[in-house]
Amino acid sequence: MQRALQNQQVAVVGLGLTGHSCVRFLLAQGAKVTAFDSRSDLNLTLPESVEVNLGPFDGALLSATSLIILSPGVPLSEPAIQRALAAGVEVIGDVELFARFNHRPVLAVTGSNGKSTVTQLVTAMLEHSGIRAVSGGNIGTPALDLLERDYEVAVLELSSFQLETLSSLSMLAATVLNLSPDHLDRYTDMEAYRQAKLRIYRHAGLLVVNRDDPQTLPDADTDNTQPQISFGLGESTRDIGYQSATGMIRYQNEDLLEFSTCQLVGQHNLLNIQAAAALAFAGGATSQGVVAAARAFTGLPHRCEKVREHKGVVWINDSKGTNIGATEAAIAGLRPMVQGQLLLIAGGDGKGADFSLLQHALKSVDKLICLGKDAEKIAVLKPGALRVASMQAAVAAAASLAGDGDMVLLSPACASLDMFDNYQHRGHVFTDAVEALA
Ligand code: UMA
Ligand code: ADP
Repeated sequence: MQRALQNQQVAVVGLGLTGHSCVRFLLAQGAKVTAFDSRSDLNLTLPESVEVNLGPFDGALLSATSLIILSPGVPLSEPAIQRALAAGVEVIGDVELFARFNHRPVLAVTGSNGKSTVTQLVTAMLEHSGIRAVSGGNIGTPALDLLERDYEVAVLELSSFQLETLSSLSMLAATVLNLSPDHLDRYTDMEAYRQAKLRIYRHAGLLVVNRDDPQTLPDADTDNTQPQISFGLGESTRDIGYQSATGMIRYQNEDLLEFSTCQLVGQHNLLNIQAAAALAFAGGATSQGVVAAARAFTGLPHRCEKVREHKGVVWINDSKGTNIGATEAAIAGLRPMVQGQLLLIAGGDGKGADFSLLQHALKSVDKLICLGKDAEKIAVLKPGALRVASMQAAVAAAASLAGDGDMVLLSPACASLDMFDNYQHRGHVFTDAVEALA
């Protein structure tokens, strides 16, 4: 591939984090790069040798290249890309390009929720076992940027978008953690989204599946006949599971770790730790390393993160709760820790979700405050729900309603892009508003 890229005309489509990493990598390989972004107002600082095309994608130009590297945010269904495909141009993603140059072991994680948590945990478990591990992919560091790093195992978080354009990545083990509706503005239906996720099992040496979520199992009529290990909320003598009587996570019929000694809470994290352990073992981790990392892990920012306690009210930032499944998990995980009322701040861009699926979880919520583009779709699910115009107004409303022993949870069940730059920005605006209460 290395020689094959030299002097080849390659198009990079989408000039965000991924596109920039592709441009850097391709130039280093001696390719001739043409870059495309459909936004015409981008301020770019790309090397002069890169020809840049901003505005609506030029199908004729794209069809004249020999290879297109497509960013995950640009759908394959984009007409200019379809035209290039019809003209015989190869279209791949950045992770496929990574696969063609990477020669070191890979563990891979997908699922609707918990990907970043598990990716980070697996990396920590390997490191605690004395293995040099790096993480990348959808978690934030583009996969190609890992190639220049010194690692023994790469742990990749892969989104359904990235999996659509990935075909040849060999993995020691891969997991689909769970499946719940997401990105239904991009997929025709849930099954199309699931099929994109299941692509992760191709070329994986071991499939780590969720036995409580049959949608994570490969279809019977596929050729995914690799060995499997399952995780779940109940016990398993063969695989990995939880013994409620003792509070033990058990791996292949032996005690591994008492869940209450971990700082992560909630059933979803009980599953995340099991999945991470199964992957880490496949990557060569030791039991001691797995246990030490699981106990030390405090969770990632913007995921059920405690902001502060003020006047007896606990404020939690779960801005990364960007779909219904994540918000359900946050409510289920946190409700048992609340003595008083649970107040939920939700709303944003629902990405085509059917919010009636959230109704059941909202029964565990005492007060609902909604904001953003799809605020109304959520507010109608709970009598007395408030509608507000900004995050500051949401925090002010919650502060006026909450008292001693209550918890206020920001878990939007929606993407942030209607009001914020990204979920981190939304989380920071929330945190700033909460800090300002003092
Ligand atoms: N663009 C176009 N035309 C389009 C769509 C986008 O030109 O039709 C351009 C935009 O103008 C922008 C660029 O593409 O300039 C953005 O590219 P991108 O959307 O592929 O995003 P990146 O900045 O490359 O970031 C991507 C992932 N984003 C998406 O998949 C949307 C990041 O995941 C990931 O961290 C990064 O690659 C590194 O691998 C973020 C994400 O939201 C966290 N992921 C989704 C999720 O987790 O739900 C899948
Ligand atoms: P992802 O990378 O898939 O978005 P994260 O680890 O960033 O997942 O977690 C995002 C949110 O999803 C968390 O704040 C939490 O509310 C929820 N979550 C985490 N793990 C799970 C899980 N296993 N099942 C359901 N929801 C989860």
